Amino acid sequence: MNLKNIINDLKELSNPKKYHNPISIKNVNKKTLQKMLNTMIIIRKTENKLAWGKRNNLIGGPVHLGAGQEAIAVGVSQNLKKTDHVFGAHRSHSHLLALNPNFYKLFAEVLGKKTGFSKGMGGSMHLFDKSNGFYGSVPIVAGTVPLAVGAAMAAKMKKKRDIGVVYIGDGSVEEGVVHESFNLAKIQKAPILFVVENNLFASHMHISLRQPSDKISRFAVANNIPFKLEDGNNVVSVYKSSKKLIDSIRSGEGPALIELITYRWYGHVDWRDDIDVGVKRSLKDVKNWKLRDPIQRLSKSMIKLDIWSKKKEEILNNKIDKKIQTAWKKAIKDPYPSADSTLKYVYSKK
Ligand SMILES: Cc1ncc(C[n+]2csc(CCOP(=O)(O)OP(=O)(O)O)c2C)c(N)n1
Ligand SMILES: [Mg+2]
Repeated sequence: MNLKNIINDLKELSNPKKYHNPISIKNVNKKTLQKMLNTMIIIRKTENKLAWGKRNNLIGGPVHLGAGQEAIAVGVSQNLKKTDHVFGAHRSHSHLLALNPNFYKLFAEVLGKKTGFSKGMGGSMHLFDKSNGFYGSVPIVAGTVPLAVGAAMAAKMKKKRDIGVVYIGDGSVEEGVVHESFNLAKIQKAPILFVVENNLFASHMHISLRQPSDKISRFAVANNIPFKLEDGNNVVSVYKSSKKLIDSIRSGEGPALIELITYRWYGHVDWRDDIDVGVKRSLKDVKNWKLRDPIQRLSKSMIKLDIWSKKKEEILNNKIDKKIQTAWKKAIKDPYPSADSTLKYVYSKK
């Protein structure tokens, strides 16, 4: 990668040839590790199934896939409660599935079926699951950031220990509202965690063509917001660092930010992995980033400590594959919403 135009503040974290080794899983209990592995595998397989559906023209709208980035939502969500308010954007399947791994409802939504998360009226980019704390994703980059600050402020005014969480990309800081939201959150001590998924790309453009530094947490420094910078493909680092920040937010310390370095395995939108080639992304980079696979790194560490095995993983993979097949077939057969229901959900009735 040519980083001539930019300060490479991320150093090794942005180098796809680094961080291929198994991760340290010290001081994390076996149950939590297995749960995180299981959820990451579910998310990966769901994304791959959606890629297959798109490739075979079975899905109507655009689908932004997050395969490769699973460790972020999974590590953060381990520390969340159903009463927290979580917001996403255009690439949010993992954000929702990490709170509620119901891939059947996601398939139904993406296929436009009445049984989907948003009654089939939202598609891949308008997901909603209030009972599990997911207050919505929208395609407008940074659109949910002020909403999340508002939700966090509401929790504070109600004197609850709930927090707001918003997932943003490296591209989102090119929107002014993000900076207004950082500033307001800090001044008001809003209980919110900003989770930056820095995958080095916004649509088809590498960060070096868009910003003077590749480190997004510089904006936390600018707003005096505490932050952590981590390898986003290490689920244990994500889990532990977000826990510390979330504990401090819940105890009334105000906002925090976590920046997680990752990479998406597919191109910006839909199923191809070579769609960004010719801009800055090369298939060689993609190949190297796949060696920083968050699932394999956790699984290898668990096998090393004898709390997991290749055989167990094979059984788990087969089990999830079968469930995904069944869920897809069911969602395909589900009905579409009726035409007369289209206006029914435009305004919320309290
Ligand atoms: C306000 C706005 N501007 C532009 C777009 C077009 N757009 C969709 S996704 C995207 C890139 C977002 O990049 P990033 O925030 O890094 O998220 P990633 O796609 O990498 O997950 C852009 C520019 C949009 N949806 N909304
Ligand atoms: Mg990005």
